[in-house]
Amino acid sequence: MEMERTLKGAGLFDIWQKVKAGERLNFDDGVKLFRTDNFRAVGLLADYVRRKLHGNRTYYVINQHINYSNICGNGCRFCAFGQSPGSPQAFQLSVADILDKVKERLNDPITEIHIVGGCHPALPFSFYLDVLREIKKLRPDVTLKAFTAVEIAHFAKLSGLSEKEVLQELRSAGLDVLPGGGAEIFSPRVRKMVCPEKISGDEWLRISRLAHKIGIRSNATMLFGHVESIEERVDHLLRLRDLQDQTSGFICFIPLAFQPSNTSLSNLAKVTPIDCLKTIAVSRLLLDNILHVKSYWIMLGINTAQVALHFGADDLDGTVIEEKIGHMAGAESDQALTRSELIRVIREAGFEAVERDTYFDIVRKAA
Ligand code: V47
Repeated sequence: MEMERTLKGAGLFDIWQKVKAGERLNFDDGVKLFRTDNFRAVGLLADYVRRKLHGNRTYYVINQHINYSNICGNGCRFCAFGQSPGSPQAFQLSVADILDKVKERLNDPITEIHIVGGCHPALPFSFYLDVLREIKKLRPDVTLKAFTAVEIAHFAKLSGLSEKEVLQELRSAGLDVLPGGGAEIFSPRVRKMVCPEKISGDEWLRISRLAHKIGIRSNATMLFGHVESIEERVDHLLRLRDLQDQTSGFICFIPLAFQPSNTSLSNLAKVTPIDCLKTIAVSRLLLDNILHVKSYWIMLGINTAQVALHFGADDLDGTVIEEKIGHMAGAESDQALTRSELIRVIREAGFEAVERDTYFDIVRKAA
């Protein structure tokens, strides 16, 4: 009753009726949810859906991030990670360096290695194949979540292969899943302002569709809190939902809160926790066909990430180890968490901690 009263008071009773009936929300509903001043009411709706889907569980993964290089020709204005070749902050790892990073963690019960870099102007396609093959030799049981749709397009351009051939060759070398980066905001207006050199939103969706069609699943992201409008956020979410209706290939959605430091958009304010919570909640409500919404503690900070578990998110991501993309842009979170810290954070927020793999199959429940 209290919930109905709050939702009526917030002018969201019509949306509550739809949510209760399991009806799909539309564009206008999404905009209305973002525009309401009562963020707690939006959270109540998202929490209702989250608990229906996942009960009291919150997932985490024991993973390792490896960035093979930050050299990138795209020059996206929101990015502090990408560097031009001569920059003092530019780095490029060899296959041996990457294997050393994997070897450092060989005794950790890692189930996923997340590998991304910039669009490097010169590394040959064989480098990426070698990285996958050699890691799989060292850790055959680990899921390799590597190379965003943006990198796939770049490898195709550089190698002269089609994107389908690139994906097939990478898969033969050990690729399992594509991470969700590079989606940013699909709106051409926003991309022209913040990442004009990057593939378009349509291309990102086309490559994701292609991956799904040949059996490679992927994640999806949305970078929010820079120059995009509320309508452009909703459009982004609905375009992901449309593709998911067709392929069912997305495993998880990750809203990424923009970190402005050291970027060409450093004049913009940091996204507020309330905007983060609302965005996560609206994502949960609109993306009725993507089962998991991640509260990515690296970009949100642990405190907001914990609260987000009550606003529609059901996953905290993982141990990560050595995150660079958010931290080069001023993220104030740690660079890694241990399993026991993750479990503590989840329990403190009032949830049962469940270790999952990349596909959200359960690895173990915390004792
Ligand atoms: O593609 C870049 C974004 C993404 C900034 O698939 C920024 O499981 C905030 O995609 N502030 C990389 N965000 C991270 C990513 C990711 C992370 C964790 C898990 C998964 C997954 C994917 O970070 C980039 C870009 O969209 N980004 N710069 C910034 N200043």
